[in-house]
Amino acid sequence: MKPGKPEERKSIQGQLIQGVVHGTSCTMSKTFYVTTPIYYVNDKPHIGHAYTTIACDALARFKRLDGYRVKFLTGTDEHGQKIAKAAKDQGIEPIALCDQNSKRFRDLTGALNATNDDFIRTTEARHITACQDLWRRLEAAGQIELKKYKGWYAVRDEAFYDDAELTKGPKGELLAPTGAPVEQVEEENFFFRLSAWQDKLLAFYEANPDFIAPKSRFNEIYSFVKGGLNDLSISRTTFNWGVPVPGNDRHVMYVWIDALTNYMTALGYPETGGDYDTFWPEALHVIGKDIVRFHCVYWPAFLMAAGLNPPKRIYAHGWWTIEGQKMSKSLGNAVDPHAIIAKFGLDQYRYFMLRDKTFGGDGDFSEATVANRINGELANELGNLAQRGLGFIAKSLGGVLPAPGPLNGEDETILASCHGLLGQVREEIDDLAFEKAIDAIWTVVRAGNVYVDRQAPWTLKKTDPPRMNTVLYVMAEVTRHLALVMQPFVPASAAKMLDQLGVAADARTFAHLGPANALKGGVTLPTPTPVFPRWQAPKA
Ligand code: ME8
Repeated sequence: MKPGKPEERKSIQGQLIQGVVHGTSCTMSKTFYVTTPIYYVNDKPHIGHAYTTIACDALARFKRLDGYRVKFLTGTDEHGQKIAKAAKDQGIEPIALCDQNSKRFRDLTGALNATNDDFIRTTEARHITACQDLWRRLEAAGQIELKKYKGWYAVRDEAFYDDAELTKGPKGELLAPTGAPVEQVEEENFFFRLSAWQDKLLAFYEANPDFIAPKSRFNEIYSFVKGGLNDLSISRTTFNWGVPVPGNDRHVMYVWIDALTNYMTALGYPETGGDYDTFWPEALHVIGKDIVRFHCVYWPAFLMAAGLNPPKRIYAHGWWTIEGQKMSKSLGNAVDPHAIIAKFGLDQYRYFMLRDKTFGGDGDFSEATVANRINGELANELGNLAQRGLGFIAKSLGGVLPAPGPLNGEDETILASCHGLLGQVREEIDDLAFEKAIDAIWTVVRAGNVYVDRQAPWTLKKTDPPRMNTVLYVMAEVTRHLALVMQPFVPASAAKMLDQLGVAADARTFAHLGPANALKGGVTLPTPTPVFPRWQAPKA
């Protein structure tokens, strides 16, 4: 469907906005749309960027395995003063810088084994069309006016600040609350009437208490909006690296109005009737805590003002520091994800990032902790459980998976904990509590190892071979469940475990968990090799 004039569409969708209350579950429609922030191309990616992409990938994979139609978007943010300045500093054209660094972010998605369905660049024609359409809607709705702006701008944050927000640096220089230097800007700009949206935003938050997570961020934004909103300058005239304002190309759009629109561009906006209608109501933006205000205040205000629905949910995760320090260009301590992957392995790295800290909180990255997690958990616990069962089957039974005999209480208990696992993991994943989801899985990993110790199949081999067969079968079935639920986190390693168990490629969704699809005895399994070897520091 081709949309009508902005005013017509506004009246249709404007009605939807009134009293919009998002449901807490997306199981009804079974569609899911997850986005990372689009990353600035002024620099190369580091493990902070990789983190958000890994988390979104785990979510996208989880939902696909759980039967959802998923769209997963990532990409690069290529306009604005910061990019123009970085290009100038390097003596190249902005587009050349964008091409070069956007490719680095795109290559990183490949290196992370991310399953994004699209990779958007804000310099693409489809995106210019979307931004200009949104602008026209805002204009038609009387939400934009031209006035003089005099105030403070931090290029590093691409953000305007009020006098009251500024602090003094060590040399008495004025700084943004983020520590970024500010410069005075005096221009005639287009303004968005943000001040008029205070009450409607507060009402929207109240009606949609799950819109912003975690709760601490919700409270932070609620009080910020309650404290009053100023109109927002949404165009610039002192440089031209941006989307031209329709009908006035002396102005380029403020980079954040351009950037936020990417989430709709990728759904085909301004065309409706296709992906936009299917996926937008289920949109989840996963972001870092640094960009909460843009996503939770400006974005829903722009959309409501344009007669469009806000996304369903925004989750702001915490920050990674490096050995206690903020990652920064000046400290030169940004960690290259490629180097970590080369050193420890991709799935090991993905596991660490999602396991080691609470998603909403901050955490510290160090190679020693990565090594500890690999050895303590992946190698000694999950890998060990898989290898104990499969190795024994290979050695003692010529690789033929035995059929089980009658199950005793302990067999039934461990199998029941496998059958009940998805429900718990799903609940944690819907909360983006990756670490708790992995905790729930680990309860079964640890119970599995205790089960093996207690059943001691190596003793049963001599005393009761039929019982040994049952134990080995149960171990394999436990491993199948663990490998299935671990797929979103460690996809290649989980696939290897499932290959070793002889599980067919089309029998690996969450619908295959449970007894109905249990392994069949009598099948010859491939020769097992350890999936998670211990990590050892290379000899100097
Ligand atoms: O802000 N720890 O792009 P950006 C955890 N273009 N996550 C981190 C991190 C860290 N130390 N450092 C970065 C922008 N991130 C805008 C976004 S969206 C419409 C426009 C992650 O390149 C985190 O997701 O500065 C953060 O929000 C994002 O990278 C910022 O990337």
